Amino acid sequence: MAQIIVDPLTRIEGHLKVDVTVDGGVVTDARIGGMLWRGIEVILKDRDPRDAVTITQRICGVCPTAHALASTLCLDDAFGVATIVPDNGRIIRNLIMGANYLQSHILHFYHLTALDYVDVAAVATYDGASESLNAVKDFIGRGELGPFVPRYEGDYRLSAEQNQAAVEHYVQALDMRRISHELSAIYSGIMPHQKAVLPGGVTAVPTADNIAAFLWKLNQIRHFIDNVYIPDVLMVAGAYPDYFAIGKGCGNYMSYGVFDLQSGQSDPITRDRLLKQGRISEDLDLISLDIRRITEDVTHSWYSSNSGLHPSVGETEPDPQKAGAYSWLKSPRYEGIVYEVGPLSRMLVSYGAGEPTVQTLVNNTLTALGADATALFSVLGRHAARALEAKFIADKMAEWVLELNPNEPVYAEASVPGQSTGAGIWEGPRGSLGHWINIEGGKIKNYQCVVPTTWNCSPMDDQGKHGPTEQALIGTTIQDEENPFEIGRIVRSFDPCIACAVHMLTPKGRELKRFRVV
Ligand code: NFE
Ligand code: MG
Repeated sequence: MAQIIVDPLTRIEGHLKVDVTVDGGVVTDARIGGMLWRGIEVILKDRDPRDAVTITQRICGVCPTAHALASTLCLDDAFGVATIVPDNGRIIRNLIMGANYLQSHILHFYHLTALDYVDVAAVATYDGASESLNAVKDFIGRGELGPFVPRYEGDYRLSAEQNQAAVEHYVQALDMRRISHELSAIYSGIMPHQKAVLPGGVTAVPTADNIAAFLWKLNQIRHFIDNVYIPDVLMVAGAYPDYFAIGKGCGNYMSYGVFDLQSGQSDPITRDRLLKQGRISEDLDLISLDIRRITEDVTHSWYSSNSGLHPSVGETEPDPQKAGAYSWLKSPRYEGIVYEVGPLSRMLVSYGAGEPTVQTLVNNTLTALGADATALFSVLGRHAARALEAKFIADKMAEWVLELNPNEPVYAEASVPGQSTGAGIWEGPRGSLGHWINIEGGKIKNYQCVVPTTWNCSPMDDQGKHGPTEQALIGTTIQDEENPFEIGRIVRSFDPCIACAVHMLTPKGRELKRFRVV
C-alpha cells in the first residue's frame, strides 16, 4: 500500500492537495482538499447589497463574470426587478458572459491541461520557420522550462509533428484569450472584473459600431474553435482513447441552466435558458431541479458551522484545527446526492432536454470518434464537452449580438429594499453557481456562494460519501507510482478553481499550513 500526495496540484487556479492511497496499483482511497481560505462571504456582511457585484467578482480572476452575473441575478431577485430587465440588458449580460466562457474554455484546454498530453520537449528539435515555435525553442534552450515543468514523464503519445503543432496552438491560444477579453470589454469596459452588469440591467449601450466590432472579434474566436480547438481535442482523444474509460466520477450530473433567452422571467430556476436546467444520470433521463433541496455539509471541512444547512441560511465559521477535516471546501449535496457540475453536465442535461444543436454536436462527435454514449462519462468526455460547448455558445453569440436594438433601453431602475431575500442561479464555465442573499436594514445580513468547484472538489459529506473528483480517482489503475500522470489528468479534467471554491491567510499572516511541492 502506498500513499501519493500531490500538493499543490499545479496548472489549476489555487491550492489543491491530492492525497491518494494506492493498493496493488489501484487507487483505493482519495482525499482532495482546498488549502487556502479567503472568507469573501464574511467580508460581505453588513455592506451595501450592491457591493456584492463588485466584491464577489474578486473571488476569482478566471470567472469573475460568472460571479458578477450570479450576484446581479441574486440582487435582481431581492430588489424585485427580475421581470423588468430590458431585452438589451439581458442580451448584453449574455454576451459579456459568453466572452468569459470562450476565454475560460480555451485557457483550460491549452494552458491548463494540454501539457498532460502534449510533449513540449518535441519543440527542441523543431527546424521550421514558425515564429512562435522558434520562440518556444529559444525559451527551452535557455533552460527556462516553467510553466512546462514540473511534469510527470513517460506517457506522451503524439508524434513530433503533432506535438509541435499543438505547441504552436498553445501560443496562438494566448492571443485568442486576449481577444476574448477584448470582446467582453466592448460592453463590460474592462476585463477581468467587468463594470457593466448591475441589478436592473447593464450600463453599456449598443451601437452599430460596437455591434460590428463585437462580431469581428467573435468571428476570429469562432474560426479558432472550429479549425484548431475542436480538431486538437479530437487529436488528443485519438491518441489517448483509454481516457474515455478513466475518471468517470459520481455518474450524476446537474446544471442550473445559463444564458437567459427571454426577458420578463422571475423564477430563478425555470427560466428559458440556452443551456438547460436539470439533473441527469447515465440513462440520460432528465429530472427537474429544486434549489430548496441543496445543502452544504461541513463534517470534513474546517468550519465549526452547523452541517447540512441550506445556503440561504448558510454559515461560514472557520475552524482550522477541526479534527477529521481536510479541506476548506464545504460539501454541497442535492437531497444528499453527489453531483458533478460543469460543461459535461450541461451538455448531458441539454442533450437529455432535447436541445437539437447540442444533440447534433454530441452525436456527430461520438460518430467521428467511433465511440458510444458511455464514452462521455470520462476524462476525455469532459474535454470534448467543453470544446463543443465553446462552439455552441460562440455560434449563438453571433446571433444574439444582432438582436441588440440601439434605440431601446439597457437598464430598469433598481433600488435597495430595507428587508428582502434573493437567489441568483447561474452557470460559470466550471459549473453550477448559486449566490444567496439576506438583506436586513438595507444591509447584507448574510451572503452565501456555492460555486462549481465546491461541488466537484468537495470532500466527503456527513454520510462519508466522497465528492465527484475523489470518486473519479478511486478505482483508477496507476501505471507508475513514480509518475502518477493519471492523477493530474483526472483532476484537471474537472478544471478545478480553488480560488472560487474557498471563497487563509489570517489577517495577521499567521501560518496555517506548510506545503510540500511535489
Ligand atoms: Ni474561479 Fe468559477 C467558474 C465560478 S469555479 S473559476 O467557472 O463560479 O469553481
Ligand atoms: Mg460558500
